[in-house]
Formats: sequence, C-alpha cells, structure tokens
Amino acid sequence: MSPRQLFKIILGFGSLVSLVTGEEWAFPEDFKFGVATSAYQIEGGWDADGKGVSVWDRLTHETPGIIADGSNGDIACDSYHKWERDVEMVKETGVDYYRFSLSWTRIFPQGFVNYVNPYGVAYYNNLIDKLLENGIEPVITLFHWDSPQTFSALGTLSNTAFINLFAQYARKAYELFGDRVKIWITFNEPKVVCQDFHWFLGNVTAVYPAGVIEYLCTHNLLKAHAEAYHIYNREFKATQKGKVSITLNFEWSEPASDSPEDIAAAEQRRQFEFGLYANPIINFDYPQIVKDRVAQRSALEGFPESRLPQFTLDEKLRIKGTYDYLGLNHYSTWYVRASEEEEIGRPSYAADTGTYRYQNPDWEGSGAEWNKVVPWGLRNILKWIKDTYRNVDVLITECGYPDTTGDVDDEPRVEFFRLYLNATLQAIHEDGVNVKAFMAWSLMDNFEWQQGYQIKFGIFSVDFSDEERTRTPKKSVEYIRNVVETRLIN
Ligand code: GBH
Repeated sequence: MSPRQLFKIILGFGSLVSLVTGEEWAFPEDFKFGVATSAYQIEGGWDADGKGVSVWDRLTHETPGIIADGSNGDIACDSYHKWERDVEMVKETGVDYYRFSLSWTRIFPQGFVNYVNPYGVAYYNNLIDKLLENGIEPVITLFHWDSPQTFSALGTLSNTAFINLFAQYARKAYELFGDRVKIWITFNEPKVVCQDFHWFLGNVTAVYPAGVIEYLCTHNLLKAHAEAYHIYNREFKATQKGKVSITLNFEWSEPASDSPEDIAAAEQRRQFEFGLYANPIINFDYPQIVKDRVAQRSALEGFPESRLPQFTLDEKLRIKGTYDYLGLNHYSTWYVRASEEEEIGRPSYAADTGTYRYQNPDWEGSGAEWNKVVPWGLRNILKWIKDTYRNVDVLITECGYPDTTGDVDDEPRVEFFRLYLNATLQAIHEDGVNVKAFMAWSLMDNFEWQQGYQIKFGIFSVDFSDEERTRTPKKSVEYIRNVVETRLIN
C-alpha cells in the first residue's frame, strides 16, 4: 500500500476524502462489489440429471451457422460440476456479491412448476450455501435468456400465457431459495430479449410479424415482471426481507452535435431503448415519444391501432413502482443523430426509433466491434438516470471488457475497470447519483452467445481445451481485489 493510500484510509471515507484530496474519492462504505455470470454461459450439464431443454440448447444444436465458432453451451465452463471452484474464485476476488442466474429447465424441466427436479434444486442450494459460508452474497437472475423450449410452441413471451408461467416460476424460486437469497432480478436485459434477438425465444425459423412481436414481448415481459414483484411483496417480503427488481441494458446515446435535432434524437433513442422499460416501472406508462411515434407509423402502415399495445389504467398502476432498486448493464456508447423518417413499408422497431447511431473510430476498441471504451458514457447514463427516475438506487449488474486473446496478462481490461470504476466514483461524488454496486462481467471466460468462445470477458481465464476446464486468474482479479480492499482506485 502506498503512503498516499494509507493517508486516505486514515482520513476516512467518502466525502471527507474528496474534500481533502480534491478529485480522488473512495467508494462509500455501503458500496458493494461483485462479479457476474449466467447459467447457459457457464453451467454446461445441458441434459445432466434430468435437466429439460432450453431454447439455447435447441438453437445451438439445431441451427447450423448460428454460433460464430459452431460451438454450444453443452459443457461450457462445466460449472454444473465445478461450482466449488467458482466460489473459491469469487472469494479470491474479494467481492461482496456473486450474481448468477437460475436455469429454469434445470429446476423445472418442462418449464411448468408441477414437477420440481430435485437435482436442479440441490445444485443451486449447494452453490448458495457455499457462497454464504464464504461471506459472499448471492444475487439471482431468474431469466437470463434460456427459456424452456416447451414454451416456444406458444410463442414464449409473445403469448400472454407467459405472464402466469413466469409468475409461478418466480414464486417457486422465492420459496426454494428466498430464505438465503435477498437480491432478485426478474429479467436480464429485456431489450435484448424482445427488440434485438427475439429469436432467442424459439422463433428461429418462424417468419414473425416484425415490428409487432417485439412490442407484444415487451408488454408481456413488463406484466410478468410486475407479477413476480407483487408476489414477492405480498407473500415473501415480510419474512424474507429481500429486494426485487429488473436489469436493463443501456448503451449511452450522446447527441452527435449541439443541434436541437440531434439533442432530441439522442433523447428519443434513450426513451426507445431504456425508457420503454424503465418508464412504466419507475414513472408511469410507456414514454410519450414512444407511444406517439409507434402510433403514427402504425396508422400510416394501415394498422387499425398502434403496434405498441396500450396498458389499461389498472395495468399502469400495477407496473408502476415494481422495483426496489434499478439494475443496469452497461458496456458502450454511441453518437446519435436525427435521421430522415424511414419510408413506410415493413414495420420495424429500428424504423420506429427514427434515429441513426455510430461510434467514433478514434475511441479505444476492444475484442468486440461494438464495445468501445468510453467511460464518460457511463457517467452520463448514471446522471441521466438520476434526473429521469428520481434518483433511484442503481446497482450496476454488469460492466466488462472483451478481448479475443484470453491472456492472463490483461492490462487493457485492468485499464477498462480503472476507467469505468472511476466514472462510477465521479457519478457518486460529483453528481450525487445513488450507485450502490458494481458487478464485473464476467467471473470467467464463457459462452458469449452468438460469438461462442471467441470473445472473452472473464477476469479468470478458462482452458476450454482441457477437460477440467482449469481456471486461472488474470491480472484484473488482483486489480479488483485491491480496489475492494482499499476502496480506492489506483
Ligand atoms: C450482456 O448483454 C449479457 O447480459 C451477457 O450475457 C453477455 O455475455 C454480455 O453482455 C457481453 O456481451 O453488434 O452493434 O448490434 C450485452 C448487450 C446487446 C451488447 C447487443 C451488444 C450488440 C451491439 N448486448 N449488442 S451490435
């Protein structure tokens, strides 16, 4: 520890430090650090011990060419067998939280809750207990994209039946694990589920009504989230005393110029990408600009009513307030400018947003084309969330840096965390944003969806050519551990 660090620690934390040392701050005492993963990306054991088939099992097995390297999550990091090592790794990183997701079909093979697979329950019980033994708090995501294949015949989230199926699943999860799990996330990144890649949901080959099914999915997802929230509040909160919310992804939209048109375009894009979900939950109903634009384009397209369904007043009230914090996944930033109104033709969400976005080629890149290193984008997001949603508590549930090498000497990732953690500190201390946690994506290299194993986000590397799936810490583990210990960025 440097004398300067020691000096700051002795002085105390938070604002006192910033008063004395100028622009260098400490993480507040109640600020939590974590690392994150998701079930399909790490577990493997795709059909082990009675697990049912998820849409990702089906997609990877039966759609040649869909995954860049032709791989799948059949074995992945083999966390179904190596979970004790995973806990050790979290412990080694020194963080407070381990965020992981439940594989719905590992617990309920057919998706329906009438049959519970005891092996699936035992797996998560063991993991949770081991984490707690080691002083690590579990943070559970209920739905991180691997929905039961059985629901595909129903159209999964585009069918209103999903609302109740999800609510029943959530209730069982609280019953099974809620005595020990205090932070719940209903859905991971609804925008990715409904707007970007809704074929995740099982509609791979179906010709779907573009521009329509996206909003049906959004509508049902918001209702399913709200039901899961209310069930917790009504039936579990008094005894279990935990928190429930949702995690939304947000890539910052910065106006491309000072022109009023570009400023409006950037805000419009934020409302389409983030407000679509955050506004009904935190404020009230879908954002006005989204309702107006989809209604206008729908009318011109000849639809008798807007492709964006309307909530009844009761529904708006039932969705409003269904959050105990806000989960945020953040990776990168874009410039946005106003674009010519797209001609009326094939309905589409992209045309509905009515904007054009691009990244500055001079921004520092990473192993993924879209993932540019732009730390001020995170700060702007946090400030915007504070202003738009009445200073809600924000948990950053994912933030991370991809490369293609997997080198354990991952200095660029260390630098990424240094910059993004610093942006978080600025948001807390200079902008007064209530950011309460930062969880790094990801604990280890894993199955990066369509990119397969080519893109690596881990702070631990995993040897995928080795049957043991040996994990090795990268430099970023040491870096994060140091930040957690000192509460300072260095
Ligand atoms: C998260 O999604 C996921 O929650 C996590 O499972 C995943 O492993 C992690 O990020 C890393 O990717 O190619 O220009 O169209 C992040 C949301 C949405 C970000 C799609 C990249 C593609 C941009 N992603 N987006 S582009």
